[in-house]
Amino acid sequence: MRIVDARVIVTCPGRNFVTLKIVTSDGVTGVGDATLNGRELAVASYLNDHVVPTLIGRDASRIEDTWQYLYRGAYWRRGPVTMSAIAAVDTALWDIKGKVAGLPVYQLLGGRCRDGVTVYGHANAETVPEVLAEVARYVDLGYRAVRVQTAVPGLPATYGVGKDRMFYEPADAAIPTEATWSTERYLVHTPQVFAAVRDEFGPHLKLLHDAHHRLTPIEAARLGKDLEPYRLTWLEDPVPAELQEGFRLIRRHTTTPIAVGEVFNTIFDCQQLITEQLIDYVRTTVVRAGGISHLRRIFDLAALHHVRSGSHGATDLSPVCMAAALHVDLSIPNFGLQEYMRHTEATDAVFPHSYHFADGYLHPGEEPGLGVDIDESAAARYPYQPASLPVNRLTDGSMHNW
Ligand code: GCO
Ligand code: MG
Repeated sequence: MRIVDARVIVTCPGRNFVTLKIVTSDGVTGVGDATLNGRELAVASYLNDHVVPTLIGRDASRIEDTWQYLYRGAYWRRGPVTMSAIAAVDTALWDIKGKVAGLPVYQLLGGRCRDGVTVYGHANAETVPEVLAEVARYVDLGYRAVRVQTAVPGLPATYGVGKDRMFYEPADAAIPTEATWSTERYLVHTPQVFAAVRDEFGPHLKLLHDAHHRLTPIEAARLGKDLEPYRLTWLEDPVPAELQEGFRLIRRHTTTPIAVGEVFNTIFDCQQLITEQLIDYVRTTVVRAGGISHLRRIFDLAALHHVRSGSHGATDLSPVCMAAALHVDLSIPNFGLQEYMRHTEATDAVFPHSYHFADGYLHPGEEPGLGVDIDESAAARYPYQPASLPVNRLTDGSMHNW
């Protein structure tokens, strides 16, 4: 079974997605997500110019060998562009293997370890009373876990708070919009938000919060301590994670669990965080971390060190990535939580899929392969539109992390 075609499809049904579709000599097709928010065309070029020509004629059944070929063969290892491209190939080949076997991919990965994949949704709003209503909306929908973000009083706009509540999308302009940030104001406000949410919803709802890489380790330690009474499931990305030993300082001061990893590309980005048990959840997902094959390596290492999965599932991960992530989530022993931001109806129409939400869980469905496809004629109706993630400045104009 040889690869006879590999197409890179760029489409924008509300936001940009890059999808690789591989076709075999038997006519079996497989899809992989290659979307890198704000840098989509870099991955499309990497695939078209450097990967697709090497795929034609290759044995589609050799998933691991193809992964090694693309990873070692680039010579320039790692990085989000390279690893997203490799991820797309790997994911599409797992899809094909499942279809050939007549089994959903989770069965090839060892079968189910749980009944369903517990997901968390995003409650976001300007004010505390408004965010309480948003949390209630998710509880009514059946969610067991909710991420809570509000605007910070005194700042014109805040990460995580969008115009459209259910479909938050930060990549909003071709040239990055500029946001303003004050850590001081944020650190005063955030514990008050969680005090109100716990008070309203009681002790059992899982609550999460994303600091989006904005703090220093000692500021993160302060926030973690202040949030302890509200028993968060996790505090996400408290600091940028290039300096992994910085997490030792956070750990010394707080029992609030820490989740990190949506920007990681390989096991080497989280090796120290995992082996030193500096985090509780690793948030890598399929498209960012080299596909199903490499993501499983990360989660296996994590399992040895009491670290659970918490895969990124924002709207910039396409339904193809979401489907693939669910097969992994269902089959690993150390699953924690899966982020689930709903896609728009236009996106769901371009990517027909068998996964579905019920009673707080996502289920990948029982179709052979991943259970997701791209409708190429629907995709063609939505041409690429340039869109970048914002940048962030402190109130005095200094550049900060967004
Ligand atoms: C999350 C993320 C997103 C990112 C986005 C960037 O936890 O869901 O932080 O909101 O900002 O995925 O493309
Ligand atoms: Mg995040």
